[in-house]
Amino acid sequence: MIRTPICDLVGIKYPIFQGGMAWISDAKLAAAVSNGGGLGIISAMNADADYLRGQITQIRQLTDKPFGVNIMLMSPYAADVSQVVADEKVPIVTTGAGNPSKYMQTWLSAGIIVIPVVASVAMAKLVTRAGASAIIAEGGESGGHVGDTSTMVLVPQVCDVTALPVIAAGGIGDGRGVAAALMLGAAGVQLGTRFLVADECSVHEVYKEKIIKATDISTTVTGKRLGHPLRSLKTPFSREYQKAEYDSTISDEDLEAMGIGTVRLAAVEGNQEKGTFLAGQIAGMIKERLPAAEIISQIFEETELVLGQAGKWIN
Ligand code: TUI
Repeated sequence: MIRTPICDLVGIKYPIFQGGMAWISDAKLAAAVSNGGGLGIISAMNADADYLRGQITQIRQLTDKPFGVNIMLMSPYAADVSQVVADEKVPIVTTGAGNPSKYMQTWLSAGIIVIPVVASVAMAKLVTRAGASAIIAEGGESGGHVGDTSTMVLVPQVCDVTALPVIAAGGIGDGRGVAAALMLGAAGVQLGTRFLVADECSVHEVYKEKIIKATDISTTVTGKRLGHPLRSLKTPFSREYQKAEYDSTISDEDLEAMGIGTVRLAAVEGNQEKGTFLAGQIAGMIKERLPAAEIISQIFEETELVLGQAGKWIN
């Protein structure tokens, strides 16, 4: 049995979070993860307050276990959904793609456990001072909005500047990855890409197939020119977009317009021509489709096995 301070902090059996993935992490997937002993997280993505209220109502019908909501701070509705989580007394909030400071007091007053995602040591220090309860250190291997620093490099450096429990994210897909994260000083892990192929995940079938077929070199990063790099599967569209990024005759506005709506097109419609299939580098290792609860129990069985052998080179 693996128990860490994260299990006690959020009230879960296994120290594993399911990442808040835009257009993917809904109440159904999050409830399956929470019922499986991890922390399921609903993505508030770019949706409005009514959408999030509906999802919270739904997850409360599907599980009595703790769950979280991820707030994407770049969303035009970030302020609205920040109020919804406080009103609804959501037990755990994770944040991404920005600095959560201005919402911290509202959330802490509502008794919410706040766990920001950071991609740098500087942001880890800032959120520690601002009253976070734990920190998710997300390396550049992850899918979606990424920083430059890899998980291997980021996690120990974040652990060195905070006394809070650290959750490692990015590039983790099985028990070996969890064991490695724990050795870097993490008290838990967050996985996104692995849960994308969970049976309870409603993402389009084409998306799941693309993850299963992916190899170690199947992802790429677009959006650097506009300052919000995104990791996704290589597709004809990602190549076309990259070409446009290097084309100085195309304006930033046109480039921005090219990307709008493409994450939804991939997740909801499985559109291979125009969709952006956000995925982490670990996609290449994901070959099996299972219920979320089995993904979790299998991962921790393997983690125990690997950690049990951790002393094998010590003489
Ligand atoms: O947020 C994510 N992953 C995401 S968000 C997203 S939606 C999107 N759509 C189009 C363009 C951009 C995003 C898809 N995937 N992960 C958490 C994360 N947070 N990764 C990196 C960060 C981060 C970055 C900067 C956290 C804090 C931060 O602070 C910068 C500052 O100084 O404000």
